[in-house]
Amino acid sequence: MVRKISMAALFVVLAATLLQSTLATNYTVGDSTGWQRPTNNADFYGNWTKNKNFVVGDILVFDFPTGQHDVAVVTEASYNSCTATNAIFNYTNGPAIITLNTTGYHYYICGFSGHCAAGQKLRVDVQNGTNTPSTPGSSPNTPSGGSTPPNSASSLIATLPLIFMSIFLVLFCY
Ligand SMILES: *[C@@H]1O[C@H](CO)[C@@H](O)[C@H](O)[C@H]1NC(C)=O
Ligand SMILES: *[C@@H]1O[C@H](CO)[C@@H](O)[C@H](O)[C@H]1NC(C)=O
Ligand SMILES: *[C@@H]1O[C@H](CO)[C@@H](O)[C@H](O)[C@H]1NC(C)=O
Ligand SMILES: *[C@@H]1O[C@H](CO)[C@@H](O)[C@H](O)[C@H]1NC(C)=O
Ligand SMILES: *[C@@H]1O[C@H](CO)[C@@H](O)[C@H](O)[C@H]1NC(C)=O
Ligand SMILES: [Cu+2]
Repeated sequence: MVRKISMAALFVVLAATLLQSTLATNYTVGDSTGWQRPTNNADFYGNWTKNKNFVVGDILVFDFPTGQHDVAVVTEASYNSCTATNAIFNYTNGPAIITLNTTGYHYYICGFSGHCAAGQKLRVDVQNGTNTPSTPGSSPNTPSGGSTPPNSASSLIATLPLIFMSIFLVLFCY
């Protein structure tokens, strides 16, 4: 009985971990181009976001050589006017790795003179993760292990102790 329960717990935890790791995506902004001043394509980063669905927990990697660019987190107005002087936050070291923690629009520009105007600017629309409370038939009352925190890559790390605990329980009960 205890063995069955711990097996079920292990399964739930592993499934949740798998689900979460497939939900969080690590995006390299601009792919192989990285984060730089576009040449003759002011919409380069706008085009890059096309057909991408950003969800909470996803990670943006802005790849750039420190000192040649930066990433300023700005408001919509500052994004539109390419103003970095009132930036909410500045990432000055490349690569800058930013986890998308909240829903809604997020705006990033390069603060180096002329770069944003040339198109080194990024706007992402972050959605809630498509977290359907997975109840695929059969097991209606799986003991414990429930309440998986939605999305966020860091919750993957938070799950690790649970995994080890479950493995320990399974081994212990044999
Ligand atoms: C995302 O990619 C960057 C750069 O490749 C890497 O440093 C980082 O560890 C990755 N993060 C995750 C959660 O995979
Ligand atoms: C737009 O993005 C697609 C794929 O993401 C790419 O194949 C295409 O070359 C891009 N177009 C421009 C003008 O950058
Ligand atoms: C970010 O850098 C700009 C200069 O480019 C500066 O005016 C602004 O105060 C900085 N913002 C923060 C939060 O440090
Ligand atoms: C997102 O959340 C993580 C974990 O709490 C934190 O370390 C990180 O600084 C947050 N990122 C942003 C952009 O606020
Ligand atoms: C996202 O989901 C959380 C709960 O998972 C909810 O509290 C929040 O209101 C949702 N936000 C949006 C913008 O739907
Ligand atoms: Cu730049």
